[in-house]
Amino acid sequence: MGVAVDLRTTVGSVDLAAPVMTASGTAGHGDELAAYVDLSTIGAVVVKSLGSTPWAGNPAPRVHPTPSGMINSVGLQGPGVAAWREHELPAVLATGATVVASIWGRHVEDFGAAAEQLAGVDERVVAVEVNLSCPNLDGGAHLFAHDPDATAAALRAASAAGLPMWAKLSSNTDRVVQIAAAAQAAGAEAVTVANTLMGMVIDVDARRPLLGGGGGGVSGPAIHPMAVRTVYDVHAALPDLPIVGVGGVVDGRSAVELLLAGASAVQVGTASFADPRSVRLVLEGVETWCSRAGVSRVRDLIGGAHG
Ligand code: RRO
Repeated sequence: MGVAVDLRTTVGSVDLAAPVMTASGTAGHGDELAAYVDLSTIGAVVVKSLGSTPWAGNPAPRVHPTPSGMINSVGLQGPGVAAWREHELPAVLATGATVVASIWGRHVEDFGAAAEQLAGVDERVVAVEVNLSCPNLDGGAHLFAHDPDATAAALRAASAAGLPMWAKLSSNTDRVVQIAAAAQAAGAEAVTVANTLMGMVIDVDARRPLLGGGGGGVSGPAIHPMAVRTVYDVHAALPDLPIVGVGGVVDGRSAVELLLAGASAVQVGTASFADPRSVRLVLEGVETWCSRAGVSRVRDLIGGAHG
């Protein structure tokens, strides 16, 4: 018998019932996972990034398996914030979920326009994750999170939502600490570390990039050590900045790794494509690991790998 485990955690000003949530883009815009996971028991449902207008996304194929993971170039398909609030949000709220909205933009003012449409949203939408790191927007040409000034400008625009902001960063840069600091200075309460890593698969028979969008974002266990390293480095440099860790979480141990590296909570993404119960299974795995290890409060793990 192990100890009882208090799973609650906080990310900045946001209290969460549990340290495991969905990763944006991997659980749809609404209640798609509700048949497999009691969404009221997880930390939050983070919806796929929404723009200020509907967006069709990239040509197929959009996803492809890779060694220990997958690559995607979905290209930000979505209904836009206003339609999401009207048609998708009610269903996810009806599940009892805590919701984190995610917004994207091609230009700074697009972040402002999307954020304005979030203002006054239901109080169960507890934060906005500002996606500064989509690798599939014009082939990566608009990767705000590769530049501290662009990161800060987008976040200042996104503050129009009036919600706690989590800045979703990229580990495709050697400046991630500098960019995390810029995000914090611009008003982000937390950083989500990190998005997919830029990659490409070539169809050797066609002698062309396989995905319709050309390159894409690599995710899954293949990138887990990079996520751990990036979270570790950001926490070491900025110990007061809350981090949401994401990248290749598949079970309790891989989630605990990110917590020990410095994350206050983790997100599960690619694993849900293989098994839609994954978010629940990871949460149960964290609880079991803590119980056996004699950890009675999951938040005591945060940053525990730092000397
Ligand atoms: O939609 C996408 O292609 C996408 C996004 Br917005 C993102 O942030 N990360 C990713 O791997 N794909």
